[in-house]
Formats: sequence, C-alpha cells, structure tokens
Amino acid sequence: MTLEERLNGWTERLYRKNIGSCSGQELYYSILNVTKELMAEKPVISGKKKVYYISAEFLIGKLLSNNLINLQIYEEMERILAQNGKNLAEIEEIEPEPSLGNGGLGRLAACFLDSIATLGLPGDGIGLNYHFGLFKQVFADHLQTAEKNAWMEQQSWLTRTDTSYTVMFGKKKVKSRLYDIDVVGYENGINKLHLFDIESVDESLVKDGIDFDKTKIDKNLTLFLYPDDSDEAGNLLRIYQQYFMVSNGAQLIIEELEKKGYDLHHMNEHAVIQINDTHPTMVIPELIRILTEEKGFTMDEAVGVVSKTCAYTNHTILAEALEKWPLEYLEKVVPQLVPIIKELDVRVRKLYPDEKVQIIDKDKKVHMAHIDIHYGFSVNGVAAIHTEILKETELNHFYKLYPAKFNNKTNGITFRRWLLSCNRELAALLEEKIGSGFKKDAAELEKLLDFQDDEATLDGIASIKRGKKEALAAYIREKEGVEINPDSIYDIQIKRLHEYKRQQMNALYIIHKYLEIKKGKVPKRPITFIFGAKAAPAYVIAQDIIHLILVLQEIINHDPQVSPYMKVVMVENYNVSYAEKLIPACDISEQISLASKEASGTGNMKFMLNGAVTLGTSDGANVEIHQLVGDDNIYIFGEDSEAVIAHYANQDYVPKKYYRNSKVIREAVDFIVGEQAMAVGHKENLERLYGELLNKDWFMTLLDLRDYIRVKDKAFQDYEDQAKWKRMSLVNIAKAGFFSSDRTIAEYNRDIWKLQQ
Ligand code: 26V
Repeated sequence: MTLEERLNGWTERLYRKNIGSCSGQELYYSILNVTKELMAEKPVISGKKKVYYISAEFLIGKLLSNNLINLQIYEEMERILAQNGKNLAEIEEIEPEPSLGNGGLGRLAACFLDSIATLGLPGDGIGLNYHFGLFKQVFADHLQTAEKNAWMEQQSWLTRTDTSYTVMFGKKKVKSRLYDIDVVGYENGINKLHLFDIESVDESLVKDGIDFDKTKIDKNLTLFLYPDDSDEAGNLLRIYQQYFMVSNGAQLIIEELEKKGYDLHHMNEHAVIQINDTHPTMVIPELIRILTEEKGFTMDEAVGVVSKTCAYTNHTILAEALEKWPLEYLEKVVPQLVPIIKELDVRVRKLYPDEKVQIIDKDKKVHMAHIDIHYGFSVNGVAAIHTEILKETELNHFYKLYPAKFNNKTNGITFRRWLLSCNRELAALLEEKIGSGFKKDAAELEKLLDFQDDEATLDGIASIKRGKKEALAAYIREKEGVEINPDSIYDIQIKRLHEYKRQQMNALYIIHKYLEIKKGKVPKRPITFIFGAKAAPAYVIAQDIIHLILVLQEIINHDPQVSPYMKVVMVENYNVSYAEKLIPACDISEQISLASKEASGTGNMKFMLNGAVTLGTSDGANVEIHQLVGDDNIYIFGEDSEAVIAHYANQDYVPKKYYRNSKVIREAVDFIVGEQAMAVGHKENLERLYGELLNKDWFMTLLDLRDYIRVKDKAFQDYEDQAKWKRMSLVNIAKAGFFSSDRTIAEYNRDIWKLQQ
C-alpha cells in the first residue's frame, strides 16, 4: 500500500472523507494514526543488554515532524498533502505539545532517546505521564500567572498498554497503568518511552490556576510535574511521585529480565539503569528491597548486583537543587524503604567515617546523591568543566574514595530536531554543499569549513537566516502582538528563569542601552532583545525578574524616541515548539550564567548549530564551544569559574561596591525603582528586586555587568562587518558536530553501558 493510500484509508475510516476534504485537525489525527501504524511495523531494537533511562522528565516536544523525518517519509507526506491542497507545516502546528519537563534536563532525556534509537541501541525511557505537565505561562499585568496545561487528547502518541503494577505506599495500595510512546530512530528501529500513570487520577481536582488538594494521592499523583514544593504536602507529593516512578520501573525491568529467562543474580549483564539526576534515586533501595524480599537474595547479593547495574548522572551543583529528604518524610510515604536506606547508610559508615559522605546526616536528612554515588558504578557530569568542578570541589570527598567512577559526558542535542526539522532550509543547503553524510555522522559538518571564503555559501546561509527572522517576526506579531524588525539584530535569551542564568544582567544591559539612546547615542542598527522563560511559581525573585523585563518591554516599545532602535519581547509560554522557531532566527545567543553554575547548557549548542554566535561566560559547554570555534568566533566575557568559586570561598563579593564604583551600573540599577518603571510596574516587585541586587545578589550580577556591556557592544559593532559575521556564523555551524547527542550517546555506551550492537 502506498503512503497516500494509507492516509486516505485513515481519513475515510475516521471521517468518511478524502484527504482534500479534511480539516487540518482531521488530517492531523489521520497522519498521527498512519505514523503510529508505520512505527508499529518497524522492528523493536533488541540485544543482550539494554539501557533503562529513568527520568522524572522527558521534554519530548511535538512528535509528528520528527517521527516523519526519522521514518524518512517527511517529504513524501508533504508532497501528498500539497497535491491535495494542504500544508504539512500548518498541520504540525495543530499538535499539542506535551509538557513533561522543566528545561534542559528533560529535553536532554528526549534527545538521548532519539539518539539511542538512532544508534540502534536497545534502550527505553521510564517516566511519568503527568496530565497537566508543567504549567502554562500567561502574562497578566506584567506578571507571570500559571495555568494548567492539558496536552492529552483522545488520540495521541500515547498507547495504553495492558501493563499494570501494584505500588505500595506503606499499607496503601495504588494501581498503575503503563502508557507507551514509540521512539523511532533515524533510519532505524523502535525503542519505547514508558510513562506510568494511575487509573484513579482525577483531573477535576484542579480548579483555578494550578492549585489542588495535595493530600489525595490516589487522585493527584500524576496531575502535575514537580508541583510547588514550598510546603510539606508538596514535598511529600514529590516523594510519592518519585517512588511511584521507580517502583513501576523496577517491576518492569525485573519482569522483562525474567521473561527473557535471565538470572537476576547477573542482571548487570542484561540491564543498565541510568539515573537522571537524583529524582529516580529510590530505584536503588527499591530494587534491593524486591530482590531480598521477593527473590530470595541475601542483602550482600542484592547490594552487589544493584551497584553494578545503576549509574548516576549529576546535572547541577546548586546546593538547593541537590535533593535531601527528611527521613521522617520517607517514613510517611515509603516506610518499606527506610530499613534498606538505613542499612545502606550503616555499610557506608563502617567503611568511611567521614561525615560528608554519609547517606543519613546528623539532622536525619537523606542525601539522595550519596546513595547514587556509593551504590552506583558510574558518576558523570554533563560538560568538561562541570565534571572537573564535581571532582575538585562539590563531590571531592567522593572522588577521593572512588576516582574510577567519575567520568564526563558532555551533553549533546539531536540534530534531527534541532537542524533537520527546525531548519529544513539550512539542512538542504548543507546537503547541497557537503553531501548528506552529516545526517548520520555529525562530524562531517566540518567539511563546511572549506566554504568559509565562498560567497555563495556565506550568502546562502545569511539568506536562510533572514528568512527565519522574517518568519519569527510574523509569528511574534501574531502571538505576542509585537512588531519586530527583521533588519534588526536578534539577541535571544531563552531558558528557565533563574538568578544564576542572569536574565537580570541582560535586563540591566537593556536599561543601559535605553538610557544611552535617550541621551542621543543611537546604535548603528536596531536591536531586538528577545526573552523566553518560565519561573517556578514559588520562586519570588524569578517572578520579579520577569516583571522587570515585561515592564521594560512596555516602556521601551512604546517610547517613540527609542523603539525605532530597540525593542524588547518576552514571549509567553516559552516551550520546545517556540524554541524551534526562535533558534533558527537568532543572531546572538545569550549564555551568560555565572561561571561554575550552569552545568552544561544545551540551548547554546542548538543556537550554534543554527548559525548564531555565542555571547557567553566561561561556563558549562560554552567552554567547549569556545575551544572548538576559537577566540575569533565567540564573545566571551566575565570572571571565570575559579575566580567565582574563590569569591564564594572568601565571601568577598559585595554588590554595593560595584554599584558605588560605577556610574553606569548605578544608573541601570536605579532605573528599576525610578519614576518610569514605578509608573508601569509594581512597587513591591521592583523594590524587592532592587534590594536583592544591592544587598545580596547571590549570583553576582554586578560582578560581570561592565565586562558584559563592553563585549556585547563589541558584538553589535562587529555585526556591521557582515563579511566577518557571515564567516563566524559558518564556522559555528561547521564546528557544531561535536554536540550531536549521537556522539554523547556513543560515549555513554562505550564507557558506561557497554551494550553490544
Ligand atoms: C531540581 C529541583 C529541585 C527543586 C524542585 C524542582 C527541581 C527540578 C529540577 C531540579 C534539577 C535541575 C537540574 C537541571 O535541570 N540541570 C540542567 O541539566 C541540563 C542537562 O544536563 C544542563 O544542560 C543544565 O546546565 C542544567 O542546569
């Protein structure tokens, strides 16, 4: 049967219509069904050993375009639709975006699943099926508000399975239901994303906003991703979620091993469990519990084999993000794990007296990462500098105990989504110039360097960028009601809102530029400053930073003296789909975290691959980008991680000193509580932010502000030398191959998983 016949079959079956008479929505559902059918016919990737990537987040984004690309039927589908007067790109827009992740960690998990399948490695994801996922962001009165984000529809990529397990919370029984999403590799077979849910979930528990009764576990367990954790009920719910995920995961893994007839005493020969940050850590004591209580293992045997099966990835050094659960919470939620965790702690204490490596500390808090490090066989960071900081400072005590466990796996991104799908035009141009080899071997992108003096190629890339900038302008006009100028420089910062990522420093630059223009110093070319960011609902200062940016947007875009030269847009509800439109249109990629704080970053890689130039600090993967492209093709500023770590150690950073010593800084900071801002914004928010910057500024905004202004101005100036800029853009694309998640996954496999292909 041809693809067209299949599609017609589905439109007839579902709607009694032919392709040409269907609405976009009807076509979306029909194509969804065709695609699922084709994936079901593909071979399931198999082998002697399989990786289970267990993660509280899988930020998969819309799946239609990617699945069509990986099945290699995108062009054919596009043609069939066009012949029937329909447009595939418009149909893709109709798909709702699942919001099963917060940011980088969840998106990384999604890129990894794509690469695992593409490399033909047996590997499934295990996570949770949150009904409302991460909240939907809505701006009102220059403030962020949160709404539930219903993404599941009657027909979707989820397939309900017959698998269901019993999960015990002490004596309380909850039944699970497994939903699967097929993950198709590029020109390869199928792996699965297993998402567990409860049958008894009650969506009507959520009324206005995102509040709900946190105590009714059997009704609320899978409603939201990471609900507000500012009170005890919220924390308990997170523990309920985590245990529900790992208990189901452990049961699934053991069932699969037993079905294949493997001896669980050798489970490490057939399974490896990659623990994505500490959220799934309880899988370790849970496996030990099952093996000892139900499979007749001695404690030594269980601890031994589980320790050879589990590997841990650390994604942050921020102390507040390293999970420590009060033992008393665990006693309430999962009393059956407490004796095991205590036993694991006793074993550590017998070997190592050092308090810093114990699992249960003197305040009776359980350090989840410590369980992973003692009872896993691998500990990895996500960029070279991050792994070094783990080894030398944050986890130094553990590194001394287990040097061989520590390894680095610099993050990567899937080029299927972040090039082939989001920038088809650029992918086509690359194919024309260097052939199609880069699609399977990203290192081949380097061939593009041969074209760095070739005007046709340079102009080709520039003209694709221009087209993407126009498309983004049209999209922003429609979605945000803001007019932006495609002739302007697009300077973009998109990522979760966090003080360490320093969106507030970007805002201070914008104030500085505004004041300059007011004084008559206009830039050579207009600049558009674009932000996208969600802030955790309970994170007050992050809300205040969003408020400031929205206030600046209001003031600047409505000032006739300034708006021809600069505009500010904070896009609402930034998500994966928005990123796919923003990234190809970007000129300058803002990666300005306080050095040492951003473990890796992955947006930085996506921008580079799409020909943007990085303006960043020596942090995370920026360091490796810098090494690859060289000094001439990146803008680096600010103090390095060693200097920053020393400031913390010596407690010598005093923001007021920087404020007092610099008129430029003073004017920018004072603007926050000046007449103009106060007239538009809220006194309470603006004053709080002002106070925070002057009196605390834990993430050292003012430390790097002057250097940031200097280097950013230089970048804007260099943009006027278009010949130079085009070459920089090309070099960035050519050097991006290293950041393919295929490379990252090949390294995980070589060093940690050791799956045979
Ligand atoms: C921690 C917490 C603690 C409070 C409740 C909510 C919550 C949610 C997530 C986390 C862990 C965040 C870790 C994380 O997302 N790290 C990011 O991982 C990316 C992929 O490795 C990396 O590129 C980013 O630099 C890093 O910030």
